[in-house]
Amino acid sequence: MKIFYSEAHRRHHPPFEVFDGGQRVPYLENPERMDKILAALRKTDWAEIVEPSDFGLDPILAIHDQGYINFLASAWTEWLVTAPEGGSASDKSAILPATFALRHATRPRVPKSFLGRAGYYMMDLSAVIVEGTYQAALASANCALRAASSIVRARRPQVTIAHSEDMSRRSNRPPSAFALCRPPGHHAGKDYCAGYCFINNAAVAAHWLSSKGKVAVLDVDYHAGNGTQDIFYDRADVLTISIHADPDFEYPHFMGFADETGAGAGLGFHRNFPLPAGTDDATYLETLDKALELIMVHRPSSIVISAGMDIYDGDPLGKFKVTHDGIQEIGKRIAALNLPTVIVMEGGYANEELGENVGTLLREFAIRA
Ligand code: SP5
Ligand code: ZN
Repeated sequence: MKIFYSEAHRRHHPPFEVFDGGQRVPYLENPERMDKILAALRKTDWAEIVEPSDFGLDPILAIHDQGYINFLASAWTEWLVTAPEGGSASDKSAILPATFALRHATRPRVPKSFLGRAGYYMMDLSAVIVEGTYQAALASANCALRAASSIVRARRPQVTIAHSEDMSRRSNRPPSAFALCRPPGHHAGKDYCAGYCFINNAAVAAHWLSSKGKVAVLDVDYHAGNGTQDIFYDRADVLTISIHADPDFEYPHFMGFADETGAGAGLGFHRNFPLPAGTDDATYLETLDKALELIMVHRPSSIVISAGMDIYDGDPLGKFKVTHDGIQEIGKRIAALNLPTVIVMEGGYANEELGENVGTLLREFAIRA
């Protein structure tokens, strides 16, 4: 199975984030996450790690606002000349605004000043921008795009001589690929960054795939995929489904409720499955089955999985109790849809178990018959 991965993520390593209550903590979405995943994948006999090619800005601008992407591109140089000076609590090491956009401005407009635009385009204090963030986010999107193109391009293995039953069966499996994305993407909306996410990698891949046929995006990250919801909310050709912690108690707080089901032509083509804290394997899998049924009804040509491993019991941000076996079963059931699949890395912060969890999920696609 091809794993698309770029070392460029290392340029994105914010020194801290700010939790509720104003507490500065080490950035949980750290480069070590990739090292743990790579180490686990390199131990398998099926993972082939590949550097992505550059798809340029067009597939990104197809779903993100130009002004927002311009902001990401020039943020660091602008910050260096506008960052607040002095005081022990003030430093230039990371971009964080202290003022955020009003929901109902008298005359809504993009602010002129850099700090105004930062507050406008940033939703929270965990999408921290540093010098290399934009380059890392572009490389991350390229991983998703390359994975998407690989499942379309990939011809089923030509079996010239069917040596065995096993080989001919293998030739029928639909293609799948893993985009080992960092930074993650599913909280990034059309014109904002949020929750460690800057460019919505899964959405970029799903939109790219949507020119070839209907698509479904299934988000199994612990947090609601608000960015993906935002981007496809009025579209019927891309079904989006998110299973996550109830926003009544969990980040992102403002989206991900069960009664949000799409708008206009997209009405009925978004679904949220909010779940309580403490959700275990049984409850999770029961909900997953409902989501998979909706996907089958949609009859997509391909699916994109936003794979967050923060559903894992013991994740420092998550409050679910999904086990290693649960993750294996999630992989099995999604793979059983038998559809061309792009799996995109989202969250997951229990670094010591992260590699094994990702490997277990992917293995079901790598070995499917
Ligand atoms: C991609 C992804 O998983 N993003 C998640 C971003 C969550 N950021 C919100 C952090 C809220 C902090 N709550 C503190 C709980 C610590 N026990
Ligand atoms: Zn998450």
